[in-house]
Amino acid sequence: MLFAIIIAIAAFVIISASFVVLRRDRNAELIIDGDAKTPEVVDVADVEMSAPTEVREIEDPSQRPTFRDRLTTARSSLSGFLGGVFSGGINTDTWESLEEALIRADIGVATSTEIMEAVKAEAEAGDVTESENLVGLVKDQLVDRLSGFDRSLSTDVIAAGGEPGPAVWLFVGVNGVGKTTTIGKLASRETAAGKSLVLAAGDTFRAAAAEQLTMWAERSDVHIVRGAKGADPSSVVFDAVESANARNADLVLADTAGRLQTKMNLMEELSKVRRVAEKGAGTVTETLLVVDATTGQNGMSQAKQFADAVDVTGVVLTKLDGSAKGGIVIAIHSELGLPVKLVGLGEGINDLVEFDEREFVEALFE
Ligand SMILES: Nc1nc2c(ncn2[C@@H]2O[C@H](COP(=O)(O)OP(=O)(O)OP(=O)(O)O)[C@@H](O)[C@H]2O)c(=O)[nH]1
Ligand SMILES: [Mg+2]
Repeated sequence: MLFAIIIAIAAFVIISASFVVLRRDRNAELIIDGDAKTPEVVDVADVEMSAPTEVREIEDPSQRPTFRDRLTTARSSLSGFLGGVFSGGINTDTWESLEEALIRADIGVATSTEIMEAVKAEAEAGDVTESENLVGLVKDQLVDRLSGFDRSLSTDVIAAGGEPGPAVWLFVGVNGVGKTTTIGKLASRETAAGKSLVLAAGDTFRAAAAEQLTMWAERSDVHIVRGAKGADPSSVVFDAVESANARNADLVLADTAGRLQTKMNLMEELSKVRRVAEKGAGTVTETLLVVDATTGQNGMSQAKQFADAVDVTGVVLTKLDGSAKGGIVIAIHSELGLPVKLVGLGEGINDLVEFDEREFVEALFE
């Protein structure tokens, strides 16, 4: 009897010990190598609450949507604005209506006027008399304004002036535009392309922000470095770069907050994050400004502030599947001189596509 009790106690001790070890292993994997240095940054309580690691969702390019499928609202609003512009003979009203339609589609006043003038000049030079023949001229003008931009996403740390080490892509933009979601989608895409990644939960404004990014990290089975609510975003990004370097990872995708707890200026904070990201082994090779396409001209003025303050290398335009008018794509290129590098066409993991100017313009007019 006594022997049986001793065996039962021993079994209980062994099972409890292995449970504790397993939990510690899981936390270590979800958190970071550099934790020992900055234990106050790590939100262990939140990590313990997060869901168990799911089976990795593999990126499936065949599941990626096309502009044609998802630009339905933009297309119907543009054809609504264009109304009778492309029917009947050409007269003075045609040019006014065309200019107005372009402005209403969010293209921006100056660019709309330029496009209208260019189409008018070409129509006159080419003896075009029927307005239906203007469609091709307008499309060409739009494609022209979107051409000649470098849309590649670089991980070339040497070309960016750095030393060998992890490349860092920094995601900036006001709250709610889709930064975290874009990083989640990219984590899947870049992992499928063979890159090893670390995600940096640099949005420490909301506790839920790190939780949201952790869920995306688990979907693609990539490492994530996160901080407690209110932790210094720069220190989280710094730790992520150190962790990536220790693992020989290629790329750090760094999330940032769209607003701040303190009175510190957001742009100053982002400049600091960028500086600190390069303090160790990392080099920032892309600073991607995330813009919500549905915010139209308001989104454009926010974008200008970011583009002036941080060295933006390209735009990720999200929610083009929503109620966006589409013209914002032209405005970003013409007014900001920045290329749209990626486009969000939905909330799913595959709903992020590369921008292609011809395909985009064709989809708008189909
Ligand atoms: N339809 C659509 N929804 C999107 C797209 N990208 C993001 N969203 C949604 O937009 C909402 C905000 O996205 P987040 O990724 O949380 O935005 P954020 O910029 O990280 O926001 P903050 O963390 O508050 O600064 C979420 O509900 C996303 O699912 C897109 O391309 N299309
Ligand atoms: Mg976010």
